[in-house]
Amino acid sequence: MSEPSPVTTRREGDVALILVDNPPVNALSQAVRTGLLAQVSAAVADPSVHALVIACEGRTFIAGADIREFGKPPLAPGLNEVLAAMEGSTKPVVAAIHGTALGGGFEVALACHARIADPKASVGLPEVKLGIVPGAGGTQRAPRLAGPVAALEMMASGKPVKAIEAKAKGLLDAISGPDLRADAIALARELTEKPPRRTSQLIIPPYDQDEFEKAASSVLARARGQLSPVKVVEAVRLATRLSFEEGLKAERAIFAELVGSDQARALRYAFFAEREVQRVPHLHGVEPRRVDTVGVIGAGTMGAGIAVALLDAGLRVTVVETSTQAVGAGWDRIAGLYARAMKSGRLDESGKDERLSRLTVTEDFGDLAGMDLVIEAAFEDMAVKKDIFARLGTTARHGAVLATNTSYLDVNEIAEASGRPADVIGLHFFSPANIMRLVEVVEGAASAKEAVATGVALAKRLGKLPVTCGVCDGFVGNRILAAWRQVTDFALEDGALPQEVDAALESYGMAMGPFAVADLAGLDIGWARRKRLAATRDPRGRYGGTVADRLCAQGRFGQKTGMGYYRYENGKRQVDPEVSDLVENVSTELRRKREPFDADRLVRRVRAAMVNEGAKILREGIVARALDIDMVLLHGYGFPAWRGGPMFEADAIGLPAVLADVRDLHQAYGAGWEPAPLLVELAENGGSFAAHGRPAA
Ligand code: 3H9
Repeated sequence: MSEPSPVTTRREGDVALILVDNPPVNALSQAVRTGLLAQVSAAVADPSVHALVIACEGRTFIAGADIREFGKPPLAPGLNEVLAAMEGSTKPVVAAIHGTALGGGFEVALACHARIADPKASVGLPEVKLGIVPGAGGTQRAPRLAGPVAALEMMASGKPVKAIEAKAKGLLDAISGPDLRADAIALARELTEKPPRRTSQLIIPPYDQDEFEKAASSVLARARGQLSPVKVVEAVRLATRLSFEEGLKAERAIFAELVGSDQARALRYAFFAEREVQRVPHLHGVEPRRVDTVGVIGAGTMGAGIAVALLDAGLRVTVVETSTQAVGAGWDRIAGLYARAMKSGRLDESGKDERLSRLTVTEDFGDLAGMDLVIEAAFEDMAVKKDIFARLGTTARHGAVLATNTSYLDVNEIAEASGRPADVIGLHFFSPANIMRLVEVVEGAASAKEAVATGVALAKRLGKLPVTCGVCDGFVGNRILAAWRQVTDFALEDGALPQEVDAALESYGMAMGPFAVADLAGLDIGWARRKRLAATRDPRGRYGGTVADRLCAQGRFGQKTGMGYYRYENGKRQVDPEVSDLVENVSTELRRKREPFDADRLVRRVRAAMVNEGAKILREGIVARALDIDMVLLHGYGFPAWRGGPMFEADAIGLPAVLADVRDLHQAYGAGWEPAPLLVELAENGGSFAAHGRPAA
């Protein structure tokens, strides 16, 4: 017996209400496309039907093509065929949108003769994030409704827009009242009086050519190696020049070229990995503890950001500081973050007041006694943290989860100090904590599974991306960062200049080069750390910190002092010849021969260092899967999503080639840079990181 179709028609008098029901997100699988084509054709052929409404069951309108079908041979009918039947209908066809109409889903709506949406709905063309362009007329129809500039911005950013804004742009015709379907049916009936308004037959509305060129240049400047935004510009430009039919043909060609590309493959991997990373195999079925109230210890930059993230998610928050003055400063810092959110229009006065009404900032450590979970965000010093956890061990209520936000310190040692290590986990937020999505949830040797699951659940509730890992120095992200940053520090001593290294890695696709990032974060923190660790450093190993030390000794702490690896004028970084001299002097002093800079070699070395460290992390069981590492790098360290992540990219390049690069590193830098045994093993046996640790299919 054949499966029932996910598309059905319900008659509402003379209107055919065509319903898509394909949970969870009504993706346009082959069955949905077939069903839509059949139901639309039947309704058009039925003389008793005067109008059609396309609507969806479940939580959302159609969220796009079924991404799982990409990269496989195309299955008929294609979406364009379905949309041509819909748009060609002589009877009005209306899209009734709730939830999110995305990608192919919004293209379905664009091919209807009118679009009405629930006020809470949003619409978007996010294909660019999957390394493709809209492939069912979106690049040609959206500019005909919204004009090329607005359409370009929407497609190049991939960000959905709220219904009200979409209506203002001309992408929607109406916003519904409480009963979307009833309003859609009424609208469809109204339209029977007029000839169908086919988007494909509209002419591009008048627009400012200079504004378009400016928007296009800005998209190209931000693309940094990613192909899909560049192709979006090309497709929209074609929409302004070609007929709809020719434009559609050109769009198909671009779509076909991109959908099979390495970048699209990497972005599809990133899409699914982002979801899989949150399903931690060994926590399957473990119930998290209930969390309504959260304590935060410390209201510095990190503590304040964490408090804001918690308040934004609707939790009650008690922040503890050590003096009346610090309590005042902490409150001001949190209120300041909200003031900024209001200034940028992300929050209104009542939203701010409601959030602050759930906040207490106090000097009284005893106020943490009733909290369900406490996050320590105090000074990064083991003695300070142990003291706090010893006090928490006796103060916090039975069953409360106790989390440290340490970036490097040993969570097991901190946990022991509490006297109740089963309750202790790490919750490593990234700065600014109210914005950055990544949270490393650190599982200590004695952490109870429920405590870890609680950390994962809390991070999800904050809208963050939790990646679960074990204890090691720097956990996943900072440990890998430390490895590849050494490569870039050594590069300075061996002939490169900061701007050359940054330019090489920015063209590789990183959001920002490492020296520009260091200037932004402040060089003094690393300096203090290097001084603290100086006594324990292996004198035989290569140091690499001399340039940074010299900059700090001159008070060049980065952007906050107007100088670091660069000089800053009006917030813009400028190459500073004094730094070039300093770098060259350091090479002379260390007796290192300066070689001409080779950008390609630097990139290969950086990637090799990341992958080698990642392989060690995997073998040590710090994370269970290579995708955990990739998600950390993508969401916390500005690694280009269109490369999938270092471990995915290593598999794609081929592990023998990456191993050769690691051997080059070893030869250049000596002890400590040996190839990781797991990398050697996989490279020699034809294995892959993706398959490592997974049961054979
Ligand atoms: C496109 O449309 C191309 C066209 O222009 C041209 C065609 C010719 N396909 O995210 P969630 C799964 S490209 C398959 O956790 P939420 C997802 O993996 C597409 N599966 O829920 C997850 O599965 P699991 C353009 C999909 O409520 C489950 O659904 N569209 C798809 O947090 C729930 O997802 C997009 O890029 C899909 N399209 O967020 C939209 N979408 O439970 C992509 C989701 O096994 N989707 N799944 O892990 C989203 O942005 C979010 O899923 C959405 C819901 C906002 C809709």
